[in-house]
Amino acid sequence: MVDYRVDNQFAVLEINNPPVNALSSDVTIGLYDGILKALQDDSVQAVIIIGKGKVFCAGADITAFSKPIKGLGITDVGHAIESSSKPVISAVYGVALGGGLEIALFCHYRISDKKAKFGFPEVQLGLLPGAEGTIRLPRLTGLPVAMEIITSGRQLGAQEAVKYGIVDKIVENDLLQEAKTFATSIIGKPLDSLRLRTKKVKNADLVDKYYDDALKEVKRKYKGLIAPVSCLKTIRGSAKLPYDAAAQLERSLFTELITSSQSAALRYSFFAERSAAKWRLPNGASSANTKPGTVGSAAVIGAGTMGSGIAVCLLRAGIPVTLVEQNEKLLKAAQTNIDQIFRGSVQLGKMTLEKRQECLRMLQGTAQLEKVKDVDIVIEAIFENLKLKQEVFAKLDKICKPTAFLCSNTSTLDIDKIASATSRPDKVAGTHFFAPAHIMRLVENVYGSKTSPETVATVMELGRKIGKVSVLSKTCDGFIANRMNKIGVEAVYLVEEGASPYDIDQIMEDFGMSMGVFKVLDLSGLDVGWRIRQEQAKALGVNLTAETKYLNAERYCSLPDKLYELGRNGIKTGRGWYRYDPANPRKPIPDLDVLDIIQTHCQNLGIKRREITAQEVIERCLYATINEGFKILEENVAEKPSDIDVIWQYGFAFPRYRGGPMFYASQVGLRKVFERICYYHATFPYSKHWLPSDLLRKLASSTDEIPINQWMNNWSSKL
Ligand code: 3H9
Repeated sequence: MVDYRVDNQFAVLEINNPPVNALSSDVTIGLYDGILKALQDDSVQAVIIIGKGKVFCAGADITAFSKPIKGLGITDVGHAIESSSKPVISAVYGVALGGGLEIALFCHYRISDKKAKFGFPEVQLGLLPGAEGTIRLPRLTGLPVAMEIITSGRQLGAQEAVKYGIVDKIVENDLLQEAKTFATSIIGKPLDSLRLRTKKVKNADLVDKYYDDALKEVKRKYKGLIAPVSCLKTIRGSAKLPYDAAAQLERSLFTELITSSQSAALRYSFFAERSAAKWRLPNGASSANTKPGTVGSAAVIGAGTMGSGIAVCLLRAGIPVTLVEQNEKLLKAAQTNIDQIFRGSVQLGKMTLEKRQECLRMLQGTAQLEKVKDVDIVIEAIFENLKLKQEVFAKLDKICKPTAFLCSNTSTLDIDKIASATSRPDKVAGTHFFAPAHIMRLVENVYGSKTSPETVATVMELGRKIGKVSVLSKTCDGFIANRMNKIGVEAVYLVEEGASPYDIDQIMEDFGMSMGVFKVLDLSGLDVGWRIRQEQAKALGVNLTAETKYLNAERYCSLPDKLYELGRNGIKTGRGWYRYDPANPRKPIPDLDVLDIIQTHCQNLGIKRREITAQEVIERCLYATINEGFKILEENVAEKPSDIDVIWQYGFAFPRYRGGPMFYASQVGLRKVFERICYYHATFPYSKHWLPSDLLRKLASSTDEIPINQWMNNWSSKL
């Protein structure tokens, strides 16, 4: 785990723990023993710590956090390094993160190559840098900078690290050779002033002011998260307390955090995201045994908001795009829209001017579908109508080269039905982007019964290439995301039963959702749902009225239709569930008129309103969703619960510190969730989504709570 060798007057300690040189107990033991050996060897004048492979060290081994701690800790190694009478130099390339940076800070010197990155990402795992990082960084950078770096978890480039004294020198050539040259220049120099423990924290007397300012910022930016606040407390300790007392405070807050449900959820989320890329189909094909096809060029059919956003994603990743619209006018509007997005990126410093020009050069607009004949992949993003899509796919099948992949951005329609319009159903898949496509990081890739493993591998890899988090779903009505989302349905029923839409939004926002459901409905427009409901009713031969209480043997609430019919179409009309001041159209204002409309609706239908608690709101909105999640698992629509949770985090802004609805269910306890679902099923027999899932029933019947990584027989997560 740590290779030790002596090379002339240098002891080289090479961390060798692929893939990221995490500090497992074998690594800490190896480092500790290496330092002792080097001290005992009279031929050694200096010690160099370096990483093997692509990185220096990505920090503590996250997989070990849920197991009992054994062996030496990072601080034990750190103290041995710091107190060494021979200079210790860390040589960093790739990353020095978390515990990796803490090890580097224990060293007397740090050099790096120019691409190296440094940071304390612990907050993103619900933790704080617990190996004296919060006490040592302020001694180097000063309090405000340390507060910002540690609470944000952001990574610093080598230049910035030099600016703050984290790195002593950036080197150009072979890192180990440069480390030896550097070591030669410092051998014999006194080490005392280089031991951070001996340094004073600059402006320690101002710490309360820095703390108050940073706390305000942290509460605003990281609402609901406890780790950033704990980080600030220990950094304050670094200025107020003697070194060892500050270290003790850091240790005790670290222990609190590591046992918190937030950290458990965030660590789960870290692995869930990585695990989503590792897919497996029921026939055994998987990401491990399937090669993706080449995607060197793409076409996007339909240049509306979605199509334009998808084109932006492809262009940014260097994939030339042929954008197809019905006529020149619509094309021109789309091209202007796309350029606006690029200009915005340039203004924000996220894109260079040259890159914008390069992207625009790679974009070709056309009104002729034939122009897509040579592309490797087509993504259709036209109106959500099966017949229309089938017509387009039949044409594409004739025009495109036989090897081309044909994908649809549908958010609900059956991929098998779309594929049936072609002679190549094996090459047809869904690539469901979320709006706005150029911003939202999720792509829900969908396979049908005939989609080939190569096609799945290709869309999954394309998602990665364009910087998205890709999750795989089997085709079904609504796929994982839209099929599972019962929050809107239950929220409307709750309003009909007695809750105010404004209270519901507040309760869900307090839970951690970034935006309440009624605000979301106003944002996307009430016409969307109205149109879908009208289509459903038409297909059933039913005429919807204000009195409609059931549709297709399901409970129906006509309130949203009423609002739409009154011209309350959300933000676009200045009124929806909320009202909007034209001077500040993004700020929803509760509206008494809406409460009157609700009241009248209930009176007309003879509905007796009642008090509804926050607990009921959470249960009704989330447990209905969770129940559907279990049905999605039992039908193999999702391969594993963590895939569902990734979709919720990236598609619906579910708070990462709660893991996702499935992880949340595991924390509440499956028996309790199941009992409540059964209760709501008995209370609301006309809402099919309360029919309890068989898988949930089976898991909940176990006498012991079954951990989430054992819900599915064929899946076990790292946690
Ligand atoms: C800490 O240090 C606490 C201390 O302050 C105090 C303790 C007392 N451990 O992301 P990738 C795995 S907390 C175990 O796909 P990339 C990862 O799961 C730690 N495993 O690659 C994946 O496995 P698989 C603070 C880890 O090139 C594989 O490595 N540090 C760890 O896109 C490749 O990862 C962090 O939070 C780990 N620490 O990005 C750093 N890190 O192949 C977390 C990664 O089986 N890590 N793995 O799916 C990262 O940010 C990125 O992984 C990194 C590489 C930038 C390093």
